[in-house]
Amino acid sequence: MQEHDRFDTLGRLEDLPQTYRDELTKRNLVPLWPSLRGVLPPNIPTRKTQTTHWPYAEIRELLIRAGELTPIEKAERRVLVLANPGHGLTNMQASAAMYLGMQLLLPGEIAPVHRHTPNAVRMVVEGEGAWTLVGGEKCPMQRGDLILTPTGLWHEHGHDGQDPVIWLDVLDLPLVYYTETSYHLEGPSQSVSEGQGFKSFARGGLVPTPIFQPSSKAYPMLRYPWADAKAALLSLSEALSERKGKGEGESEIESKGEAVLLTYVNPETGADVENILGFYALMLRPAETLRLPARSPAQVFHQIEGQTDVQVEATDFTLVEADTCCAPGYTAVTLKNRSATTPAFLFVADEAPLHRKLGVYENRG
Ligand code: 1HN
Repeated sequence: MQEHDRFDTLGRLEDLPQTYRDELTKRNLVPLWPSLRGVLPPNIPTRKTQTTHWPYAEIRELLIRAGELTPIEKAERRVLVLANPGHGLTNMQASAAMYLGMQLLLPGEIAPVHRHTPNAVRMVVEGEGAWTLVGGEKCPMQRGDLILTPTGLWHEHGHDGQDPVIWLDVLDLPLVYYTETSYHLEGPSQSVSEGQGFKSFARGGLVPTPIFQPSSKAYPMLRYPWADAKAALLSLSEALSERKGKGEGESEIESKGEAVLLTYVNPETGADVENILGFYALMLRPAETLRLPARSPAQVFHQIEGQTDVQVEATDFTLVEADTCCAPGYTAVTLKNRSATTPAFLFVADEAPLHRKLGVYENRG
């Protein structure tokens, strides 16, 4: 018998006499060996996260009905949570560390000020005229904008426009809740200033250099307008195609390490915008098929413009505009732009900053 074979089947709980098990239970003790393979499976972790697609058309209709059924005063935040069935619907998890929700604000409504320990971002999906006030900075909300609400900053939402406004919330709530550090405080009203972040950091590679009043902001930029992210993606795509040499006559692009992918970063440090979750803007060139490697973090994809065929192991579906999906970690994902003539644009969220900080990040190719 080989050395390792001796450990192939470990003893079960049922193999122990009931009297012994009762003795253990009475003393708050449990044997490790019946559970060892469960917590340390061979080769690949057990993931509860299931590949899940949430079509926007379905969410939208139900969210508008929530607007009729539940006044904002009875909801505080009028949100339908995009719950991964693998985690149990009531646990409000898209993945181990990510929470997703679609939030509706109607004209004239205010979602009152509070602050909390989990970090949030908003990805604006639909509508004009809403704003969010974060740490006193007024951030207009336009489609595709990414707006940060980092841990501890006061925030509230308001709406001066005519039509419903809907956005996607992405929070690290499941992780913060798991660590027993999740709580909120009700707030005083905030004094308002216009947002300066995106004006101060208007060009990549150039950052303000205060001499008299060193910046003490942990989060110097709160609003990342879609117009800027889209322009940066188109520009990067041009730069990459010039470097590669034009692929004339290519009807289908197989991208290999040439993805048109940008990370949302803190412009002063170059680090991810938040500590736990990572956020990215992705462009798929016309007809491009992008095979994302199997990496340890779970991922979320939200279609900003265009349509994308998604394949995750045996599951496939199409993301149309404003659709959202998630994929478990350690799993390759293939994205294909359905259009041969126009680029597709996606917002991506993942758990990579968390995995890197924990030292468990892996890219298995
Ligand atoms: C929250 O504060 C907001 O401020 C949205 O809009 C969703 C989900 C869980 C916990 C806090 C918001 C949230 C949330």
